[in-house]
Amino acid sequence: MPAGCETVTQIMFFAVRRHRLFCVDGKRPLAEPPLSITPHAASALRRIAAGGRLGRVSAPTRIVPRSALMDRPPSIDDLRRDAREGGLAWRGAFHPAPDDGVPALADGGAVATLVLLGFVGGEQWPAFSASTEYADGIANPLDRWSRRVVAALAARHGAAAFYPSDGPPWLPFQRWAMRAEPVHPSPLGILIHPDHGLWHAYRGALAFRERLDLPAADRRPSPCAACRTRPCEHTCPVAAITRSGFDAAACTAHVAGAAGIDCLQQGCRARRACPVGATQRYGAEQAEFHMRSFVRRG
Ligand code: B12
Ligand code: SF4
Ligand code: SF4
Repeated sequence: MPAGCETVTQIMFFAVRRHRLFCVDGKRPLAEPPLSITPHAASALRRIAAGGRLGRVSAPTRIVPRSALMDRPPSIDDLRRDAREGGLAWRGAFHPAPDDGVPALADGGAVATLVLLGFVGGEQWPAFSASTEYADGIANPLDRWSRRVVAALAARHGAAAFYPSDGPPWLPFQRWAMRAEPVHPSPLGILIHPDHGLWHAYRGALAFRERLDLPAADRRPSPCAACRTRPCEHTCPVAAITRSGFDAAACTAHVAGAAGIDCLQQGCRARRACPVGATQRYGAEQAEFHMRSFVRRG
């Protein structure tokens, strides 16, 4: 077992950061540069983990041989591919302006490109639900999984990482999302996308000091503008979706009680009433996972 790591889990949650190998907490380097992880070393680590105390170990994020580690900014295609392989969807990117609320880099430098990553529909659910975090019984599995996967992508591509769960104060992920892709405020408070409807979320952001070349912005209008019947506004059994905002207390009280079993197990009834992106609705397992964690936090 590498010096500095105490458990098998820690070995598996490593990250290559600019040619260094770290434990999951990112604080203790296991080896000094110029060490890099070769496929052979990666397979040795997997073998150690397989014989370790943990019965179940998730596949580590793909390990890149040193020759492939990037000394140049990545292309958008590189980022899309690596995000997909890590279990995340590309959620757009933009060049931040000073009033976008993007924090500075650790050395005070400005972020020139921000790339958003997340979930769309049920597509990324299998990657997360097969992970160690999903099954380990420790709090906040999705946030912990997101941090591991996004941190590995950031390390590989020389970016800093931000997370929607950083806070409070919260980072303005929804505002960033409106800059990065065609999402718009919906009556539910969450953003609506013309393809994914209300069935999407953000899991992290990669912050680059370089100005990456980005595809032309996708600027489609809000589906809510053309929605005449607006079923999301009158489907909630406790009228938690109001013109003045979302009544989180009324919602969680209902969902936590016997009458709220439908919302708890199938997902928010008002959200399900929206016709946009209906094929992207979460499956029962994913819907219940999100509702349970919302009730715990709400
Ligand atoms: C705190 C929080 C909550 C709180 C309070 C939410 C609230 N409505 O006030 C609670 C626990 C209740 C909650 C619940 C839920 N949340 Co929540 N939540 C957050 C969190 C962590 C911070 C939000 C915040 O205060 N940001 C601070 C401000 C400064 O950031 P902002 O980008 O500027 O965001 C605000 C503006 O966009 C503003 N806004 C909205 N419309 C408009 C329009 C204009 C013109 C302008 C200028 C601003 C504006 O509202 C946002 C505040 O919520 C975010 C993650 C994040 N970091 O953003 C998730 C987040 C907003 N939540 C999310 C989700 C999915 C939910 C739930 C559906 C949970 C579930 N079951 O899956 C529920 C339902 C909430 C609802 N119907 O509104 C997603 C939304 C994804 C999306 N499609 O937009 C986020 C982005 C998390 C994620 N990982 O993706 N949430
Ligand atoms: S039901 Fe209509 S108004 Fe409500 S979120 Fe969907 S498109 Fe928008
Ligand atoms: S989860 Fe249920 S109670 Fe909460 S807003 Fe949606 S429909 Fe209303």
